[in-house]
Amino acid sequence: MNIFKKIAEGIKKTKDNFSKKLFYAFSAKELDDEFYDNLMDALLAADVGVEASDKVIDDLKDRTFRQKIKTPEECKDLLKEILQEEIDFEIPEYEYTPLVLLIAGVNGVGKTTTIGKLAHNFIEEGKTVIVAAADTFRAAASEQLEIWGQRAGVRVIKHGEGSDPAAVVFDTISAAKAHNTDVILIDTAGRLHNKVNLMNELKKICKVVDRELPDADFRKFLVLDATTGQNAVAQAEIFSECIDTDGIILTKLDGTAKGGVVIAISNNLELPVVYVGVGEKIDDLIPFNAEDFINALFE
Ligand SMILES: Nc1nc2c(ncn2[C@@H]2O[C@H](COP(=O)(O)OP(=O)(O)O)[C@@H](O)[C@H]2O)c(=O)[nH]1
Ligand SMILES: [Mg+2]
Repeated sequence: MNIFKKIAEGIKKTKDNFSKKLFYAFSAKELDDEFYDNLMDALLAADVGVEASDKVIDDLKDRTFRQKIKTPEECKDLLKEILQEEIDFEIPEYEYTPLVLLIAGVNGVGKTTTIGKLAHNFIEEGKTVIVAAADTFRAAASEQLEIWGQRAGVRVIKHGEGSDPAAVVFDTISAAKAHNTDVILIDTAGRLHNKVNLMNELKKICKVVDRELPDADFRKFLVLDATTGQNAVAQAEIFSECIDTDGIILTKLDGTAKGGVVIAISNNLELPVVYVGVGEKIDDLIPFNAEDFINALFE
């Protein structure tokens, strides 16, 4: 299946919800307050959030005025343009010097599953991959990761339950150096109720990577669950206070009508969505593309 089809299918619930309300708004005859109110409803229902929705509507009013646009139909392309601008970030190309991806996020958002999918994607691209099971809090976490490692055909480095996550990362880096591995994926624990410990753990892992691999292309991605809507935005704010987040991986987009949270995240946090998860299978992670996302939403 091509990527556009896959994203279109992945956001089907969001689109069904959004397009009904959008159709209603755009059936108006003129660009009056009622039109903008209905548009606001459509955005809020898709969980674009109040802050981002306000901004989008203000921007739209401003541009329709300046461009002397009078009909809702002409206004539609402008809306698409504005939404796309909101979520379109320049993401630097990966450098395999090596590439290190730290995957953070609270329990249950889909970190381990995403690591499995990422490993698969990199293998498909002909890269070599190794995975650090640095969620040492529960034994089940490493076991789950090993199953994904087998599926993707990559090696997983793990220690015993309760061991030091930074030591797992150290060993993984040593193995990667010995084999000249292109990509190192780091799974982490996500006990947000123990915020200080969790953040210290993440910082310690980062320190090991910086020290052992000073030339690495090291990126920290935060995994958020799209089905939690605005709560995902709040989680991202907490993590961003503690680690320098480079981007968001938004999972479970297939399971929600609230896919507009992509726009809320980009607007409120100034962070790009880098990948989206659209299912539980190994090939259900797709690189995010702003144009495809907006076109699929308005299709
Ligand atoms: N529908 C759907 N389910 C997902 C997606 N990503 C993860 N999951 C499910 O979310 C649950 C938690 O995932 P897991 O990787 O264990 O989360 P972790 O605790 O953050 O490591 C599992 O049942 C996954 O199958 C996705 O993109 N779509
Ligand atoms: Mg996990």
